[in-house]
Amino acid sequence: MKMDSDHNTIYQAIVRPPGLAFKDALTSLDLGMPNLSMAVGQHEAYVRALERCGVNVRVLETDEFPDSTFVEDVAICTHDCAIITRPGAESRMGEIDSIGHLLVDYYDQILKIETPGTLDGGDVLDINGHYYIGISARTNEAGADQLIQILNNFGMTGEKVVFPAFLHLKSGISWLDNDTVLLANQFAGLQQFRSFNRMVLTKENAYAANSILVNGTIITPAGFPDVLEKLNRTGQNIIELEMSEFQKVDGGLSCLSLRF
Ligand code: CIR
Repeated sequence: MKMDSDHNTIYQAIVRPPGLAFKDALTSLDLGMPNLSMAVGQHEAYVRALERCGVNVRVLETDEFPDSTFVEDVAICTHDCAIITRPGAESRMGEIDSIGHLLVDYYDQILKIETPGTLDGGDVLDINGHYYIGISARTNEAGADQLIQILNNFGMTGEKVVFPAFLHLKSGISWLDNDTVLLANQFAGLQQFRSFNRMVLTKENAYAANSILVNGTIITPAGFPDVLEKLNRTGQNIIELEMSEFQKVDGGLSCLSLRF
């Protein structure tokens, strides 16, 4: 990053509100079509929550891509460099065109995932500068290998994780603090996370496994009382946000911003 900063503080977020095409967003679920005005309201609340956590939020213009509100997928913003991804869904490839120009404002070093690699940011979980990269329907081995190489070149590390049942790695796991992860029970067997203090969520609560830690506050989706009770035990501040319209199209809290 161009400014002096420590690795885990989040100074800046970039978001893009859902636009008119949002109703055509990709989904694997059968929860009905998202309501745009509700989604816009939920997105505004998301921006306010980030701001309450001390983050400077840059709000981009809406565009013509149905899934472009899920900005997390198009770039990996590390401490030392940014990497433009190559999204695994054909309909999302065009989303990367605008992102490179934007990141120049924040980074001197901007790299790219190249063909035949594909990689979605939702598959990339940063825990203290070590990056877990999920191999999924969107992220392939070539994309993950390229990212690991780039990270290594900047003195960071990464490893691949094969995981079950979710669109993205981060759909099923979040990092809460130094040694705690929140994870869906479908991930409980993953050996990569065995050494962590693990908060395992039932299948019914799995959506809440995509929560985000922002400067000491955990932002979590509303409507999961059991998860809230678990999170309250961490002693961290908690903000609950209604996410119904994004959930309909497989989107979670992490997907809605680039944070660095
Ligand atoms: C998609 O299928 O690409 C979008 N409808 C949802 C993307 C969610 N992004 C994420 O988990 N990082």
